[in-house]
Amino acid sequence: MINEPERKIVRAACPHDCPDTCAMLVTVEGGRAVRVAGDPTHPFTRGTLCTKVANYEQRTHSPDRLQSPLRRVGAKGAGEEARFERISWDDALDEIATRFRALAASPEGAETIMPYSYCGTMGFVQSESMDRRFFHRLGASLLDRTICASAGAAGYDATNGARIGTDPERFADARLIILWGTNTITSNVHLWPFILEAKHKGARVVAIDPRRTRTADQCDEHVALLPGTDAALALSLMHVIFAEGLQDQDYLDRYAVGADELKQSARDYAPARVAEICGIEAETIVRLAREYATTRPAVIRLNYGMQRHAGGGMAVRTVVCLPAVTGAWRDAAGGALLSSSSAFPVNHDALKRPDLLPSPAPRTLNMSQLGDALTKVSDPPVRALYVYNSNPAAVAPDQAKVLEGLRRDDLFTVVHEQFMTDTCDFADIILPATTQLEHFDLHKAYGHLYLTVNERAIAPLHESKPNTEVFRLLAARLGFEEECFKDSDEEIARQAIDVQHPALEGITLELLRERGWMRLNVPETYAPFAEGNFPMPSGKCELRNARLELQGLPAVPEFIPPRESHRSAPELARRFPLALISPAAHAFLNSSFANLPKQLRQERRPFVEINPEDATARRISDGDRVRVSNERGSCELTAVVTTRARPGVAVSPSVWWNKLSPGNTNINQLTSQTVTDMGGGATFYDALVEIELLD
Ligand SMILES: Nc1nc2c(c(=O)[nH]1)N[C@H]1C(S)=C(S)[C@@H](COP(=O)(O)OP(=O)(O)OC[C@H]3O[C@@H](n4cnc5c(=O)[nH]c(N)nc54)[C@H](O)[C@@H]3O)O[C@H]1N2
Ligand SMILES: Nc1nc2c(c(=O)[nH]1)N[C@H]1C(S)=C(S)[C@@H](COP(=O)(O)OP(=O)(O)OC[C@H]3O[C@@H](n4cnc5c(=O)[nH]c(N)nc54)[C@H](O)[C@@H]3O)O[C@H]1N2
Ligand code: SF4
Ligand SMILES: [Mo]
Repeated sequence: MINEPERKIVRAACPHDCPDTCAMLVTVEGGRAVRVAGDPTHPFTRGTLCTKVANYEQRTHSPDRLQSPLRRVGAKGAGEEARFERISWDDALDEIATRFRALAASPEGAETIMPYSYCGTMGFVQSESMDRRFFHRLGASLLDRTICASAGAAGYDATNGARIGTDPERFADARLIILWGTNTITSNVHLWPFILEAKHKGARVVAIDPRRTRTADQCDEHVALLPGTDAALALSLMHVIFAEGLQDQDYLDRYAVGADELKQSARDYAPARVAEICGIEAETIVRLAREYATTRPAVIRLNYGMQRHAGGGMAVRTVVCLPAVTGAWRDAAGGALLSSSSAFPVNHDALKRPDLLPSPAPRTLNMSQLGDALTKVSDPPVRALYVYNSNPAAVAPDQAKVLEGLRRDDLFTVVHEQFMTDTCDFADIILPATTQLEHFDLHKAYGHLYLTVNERAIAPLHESKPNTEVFRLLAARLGFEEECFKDSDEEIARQAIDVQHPALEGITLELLRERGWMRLNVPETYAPFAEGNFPMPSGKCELRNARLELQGLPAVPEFIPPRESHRSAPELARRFPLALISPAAHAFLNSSFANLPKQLRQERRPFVEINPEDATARRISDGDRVRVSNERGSCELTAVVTTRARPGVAVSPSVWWNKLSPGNTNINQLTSQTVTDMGGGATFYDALVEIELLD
């Protein structure tokens, strides 16, 4: 790297919750980051960053960064007056330590303390190390981190054993690519060049998505099914495949269990019936089934869109049965990819130190039910909340309940943040956090196969501190004497990859720091399930998984309908007839970037897309102010009347900050705390609403 006294280029990793985990080059001049760029030599980043991160130095140096610890002086969640006063780090940490010590010593115990974090940063070090050690040792309630991907993870694992799938770099050689519940150009944009290359070589690309996304625009075909009906569609594809004898019987015989039962279950899903469930044409199902079964290599890129519904786990489990049925796994460019995360061997015990937990282990709270955790009578009640790497006041479902909980005067809330988010407005103590350019980390990825180092490019700005440092300081104040509370960030990174595993052979932290990133030690023509080898007790793809029965789920795939739909809740649907989905906005990353000038200009204003048919019936015209409501709450949006939303479906790209939205609330007023069939996941896209004209 260039290293002059005044100018240097530092290797970094994009920290955000995105499958691409880009390798970045940060130009630093006079202690200031002046430019970030994608590493041109990285095979997946290929020299570009997305529109969110391309001006990351401006996020880091934003005048809106939190600068010092703050203590609340006004009411919780109150308006714009100066409600916080500056305090020193010592005062802030002393106050937190005093509160935590008192709660831990009280008869109710440390379970009254609830940590709340997600993936504001995804590095091993700043996301899941010292924080876990600290809360484990403290005996705080455990947190089930379900807000994004746990249903899909459980569903994928129920079929294939672990989140291992097709190498995204092989997509270029596929002949059929199905983008199923993923808006690639928005949320996985570095995969797109590989898809384009395949397209140039003659591949057909099909999008399966209730919304005509910018990705669907670029595909050869768009199947606009009703939300939450993917398992029915997948079973119907299998219905046709089995009925016409198009399955790869040899693959099934050798490498799968339960093929006959699956075939039996699929009999119930004739295209004519499923066409009605999904709101599509039967002919489309038959044609797609034949094409999928007879084209090689055929790959399915799923993402998390389809699993934010009551039956989300089963949806993913069912879709990923397809490549076993047709033997698509035989090709390196065939199969399926939801996440590559299990390909990375990680020493979780060393990172998080579960051995520090008291016995019996504390209770576990589900982060997708934060509203209930803070408002319902529980034993013991939650009396302190420590939020970091997350913005629950904006992103958590059933927002009215979440805000009611956060407003509690008897709740002691700490928020460690980079910006004055909606959640900060409810804090008792706010702590300023470093951004990725100001701390060290090591990243795995969930959309490719590279480990990436993030070197610290500049010193922490203002008084900000990394997550690890704050937990080290709190551990010291609470008298935690275990050596692990003294580990440096670099030591933590080394511990994370301290695993004897072929995929890590030849990979060390030193080499990583020298090169910036390294591909896992897997073959270039990585085809993990070409010859079975499913990481399952049976060693096979489990089309029948008896362990699901213990959870009260069918062992063999069946369609589990959304909780809120015309078919499953006709009474509710009469009052709230539109299915609302609120997928990832192009210029935001969840609620990150949703306060920055460039990204706000790009997204313009919070809006909801509705189909002209549904708009006319409500006398709504394009550009009108509307209220979207259901039994849980309501929010104000601008109507965009467009065929991008299919009839019966409303689409509101997310996640806007409440305080930057009209009426000071966002789309999560409408979403529910109901969790998915598997994995206890959030059901953001399973919500019926009505839309009415305002004024
Ligand atoms: N620009 C941008 N990028 C992001 C994010 C962001 O907010 N903005 N978020 C990041 C995060 S945290 C994640 S988890 C990923 C999310 O990335 P994805 O999983 O790709 O994103 P979603 O936006 O949740 O949903 C993807 C698509 O699924 C569609 N969809 C919704 N319901 C259904 C359904 O029932 N069936 C089917 N087939 N499709 C459905 C939506 O319309 C959407 O186009 O992206 C990451 N990248
Ligand atoms: N309606 C609706 N709601 C959704 C979704 C949706 O599609 N629709 N998507 C859901 C999904 S997929 C997800 S993953 C969740 C995501 O929800 P969150 O994990 O809460 O993600 P963000 O909104 O990006 O908030 C992350 C926060 O962490 C902060 N941060 C970043 N780095 C650091 C750090 O190093 N230290 C500390 N202390 N803080 C840091 C950022 O400033 C940011 O405010 O939202 C969910 N909510
Ligand atoms: S958000 Fe995703 S695409 Fe954008 S720079 Fe980060 S890793 Fe790359
Ligand atoms: Mo997510």
